[in-house]
Amino acid sequence: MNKSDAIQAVIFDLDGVITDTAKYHYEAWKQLADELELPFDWAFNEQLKGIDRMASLEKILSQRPDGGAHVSLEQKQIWAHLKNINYQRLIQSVDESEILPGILLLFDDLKQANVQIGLASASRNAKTLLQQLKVEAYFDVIVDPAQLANGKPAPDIFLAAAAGLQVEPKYCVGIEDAEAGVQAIKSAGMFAIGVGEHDILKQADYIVTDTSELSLAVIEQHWFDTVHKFKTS
Ligand code: B16
Ligand code: MG
Repeated sequence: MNKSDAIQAVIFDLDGVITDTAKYHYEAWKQLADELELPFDWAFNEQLKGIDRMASLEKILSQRPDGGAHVSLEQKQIWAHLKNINYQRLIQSVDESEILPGILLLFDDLKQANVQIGLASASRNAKTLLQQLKVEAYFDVIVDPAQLANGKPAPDIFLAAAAGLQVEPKYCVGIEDAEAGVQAIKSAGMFAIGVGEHDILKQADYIVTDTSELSLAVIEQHWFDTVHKFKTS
């Protein structure tokens, strides 16, 4: 492979890619939705993946008869805080045993190949989780979502990671489990890998059903095929 075709950075989502915290987000929102007597199930939760806390709350409140229009900002902040208390209680015991299959090997292979590693998670609990999983040291950049104007599906978080790594977006690969996240990677001009269901992640350049199918060799092969196809078409 020509050096100019080589991947220079891989930028990871956290929830649903490095660890399966999507189930804890679900439980924490479910507790709040039950208290507010609003419907909430796994299908609804799918829409919240990759979406920040306040935007997620607003989607849940949109099911009220008033569509959430009469809820004050102060009340929303209280409910968002309550969800976060539920969530932080649920993730308290997360440790390295909850790293998804294949991820540690992929981190090691990327380090070995001098490919930089970034984190583009919408979660304000991301750093705590990386510490609990004992993987924080692998990351060359961790974007703070609180500093960004626009959340996923806007490209901001992936562009901020690339800028922090000083790598052009076209040499970056993004890995996501959420539809909004795949959209963000594509809008950033990066190669997108989706982890999950084809129907949901169809905008991705390459899709795996779970993280055990991810390896540097497989990613490089699909990256090269896509770059090569683009160059020869
Ligand atoms: P927090 P990701 C996202 O993380 C989750 O997918 C999403 O469900 C959650 O609402 C969001 O983080 C904010 O999380 O409330 O902890 O700040 O998938 O971008 O790693
Ligand atoms: Mg995710």
